[in-house]
Amino acid sequence: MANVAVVGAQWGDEGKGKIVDWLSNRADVVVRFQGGHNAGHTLVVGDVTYKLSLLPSGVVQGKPSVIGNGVVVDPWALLDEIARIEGQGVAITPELLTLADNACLILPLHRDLDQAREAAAGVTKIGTTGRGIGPAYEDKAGRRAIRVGDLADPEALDAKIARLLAHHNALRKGLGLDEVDVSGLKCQLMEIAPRVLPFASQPVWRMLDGFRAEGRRILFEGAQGSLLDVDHGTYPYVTSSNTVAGQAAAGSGLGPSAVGFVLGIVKAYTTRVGEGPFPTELFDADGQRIAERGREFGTVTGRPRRCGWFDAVLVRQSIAISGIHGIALTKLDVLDGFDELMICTGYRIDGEVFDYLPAGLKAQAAAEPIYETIEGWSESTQGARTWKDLPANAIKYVRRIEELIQAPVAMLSTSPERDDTILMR
Ligand code: 2SA
Ligand code: MG
Repeated sequence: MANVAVVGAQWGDEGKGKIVDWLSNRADVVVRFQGGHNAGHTLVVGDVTYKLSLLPSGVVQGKPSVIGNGVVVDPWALLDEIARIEGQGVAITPELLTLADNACLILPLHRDLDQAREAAAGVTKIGTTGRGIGPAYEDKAGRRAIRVGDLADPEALDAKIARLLAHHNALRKGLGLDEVDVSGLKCQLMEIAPRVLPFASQPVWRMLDGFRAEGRRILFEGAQGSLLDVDHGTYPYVTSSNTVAGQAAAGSGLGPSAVGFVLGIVKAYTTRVGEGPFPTELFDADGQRIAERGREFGTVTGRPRRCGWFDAVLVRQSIAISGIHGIALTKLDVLDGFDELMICTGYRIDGEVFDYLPAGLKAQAAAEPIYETIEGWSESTQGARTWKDLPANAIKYVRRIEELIQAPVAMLSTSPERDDTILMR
């Protein structure tokens, strides 16, 4: 098996965690390469449910796991999550988990800024998770971030914190937030440093280069989805990282040639949490039915997710942008029992037909879906474990999706359970 990168091909919550958990059996190391604790990956193993945000999904199977440099790390959230997952009986030791020393930290001041800006934005808010993700990436690009490795050098930290605070205190003043002082923040960081640093004992790029040289298998675990990509997504209603598969390389310190197969995770319908354009969004009983059957609530924030029909245009676009070789189609069972299903095959924007979503927000907001109707199925597909278990109309639905998105369905997932997975080829 080549090294696999798993990425979301919609707006996140496609079921990446379950697929990564399934694939991590066959991997030697699992690597997160972007995002932070805004991600919510739910894994169901037997009767235990694990909710992961920052930890790579491989930890549950005791696989060596890496939080790469492309991730923004809230050290308090990391320690809490480790404690929570350890409480469920999974040991997370520095032998198992490696944290990149060049990953940037999310600090309480980033969360403050994220939340204060969202509160002040009114109708123009992004609908962020409020975890400080955007402000942390701003500081990374602005070259004033505190990185994991900085925790090991207390003397140099004062100047770094002072530089960071010169920027933040000006912003905080404008938003009516209290000033942060250097010694207070330093104290907080020194307190957690001895608990975080043991996980950052070796350069990640070197560790992964060693795995590559030995032909061991690396599994890259994406968070969010390609439509939330800061460049290619529905900007500005996006997250602040690159979520496309290309980021697997830059966000971990391996070259792009290390990624052999890109697996796109695609939900059998569409959801989005947060604000922004969503052409196939449903506001009727069908949308409500999908939300209820699919239990569509944010893993991190508990926010209800917006639901809509499958949008083949967007998924096709994601397949191109991430270089997806094949997809895992998830949550097909949620569509059981509908008389008819709709698939979006194009948009009408100001009287013109489009086979892609233009980048401009105005056009995106005006995009009216062009639908194709597919006959539904009344039988249950939940827990199906072979192709033969699927009703004929469900197979037709899957095949039609493959045609429209121009990529094969490599896996089909029919419940959150690890073993309810059909391998297609
Ligand atoms: P942020 O916090 O700056 O990354 O928010 C910016 C946009 O990105 C969206 N976003 C997400 N969308 C879906 N799932 C995500 N993870 C959680 C989950 C979300 C939750 O798995 O359910 O619990 O609410 C995720 N993370 C970020 C976000 O909604 C904004 O639109
Ligand atoms: Mg999620």
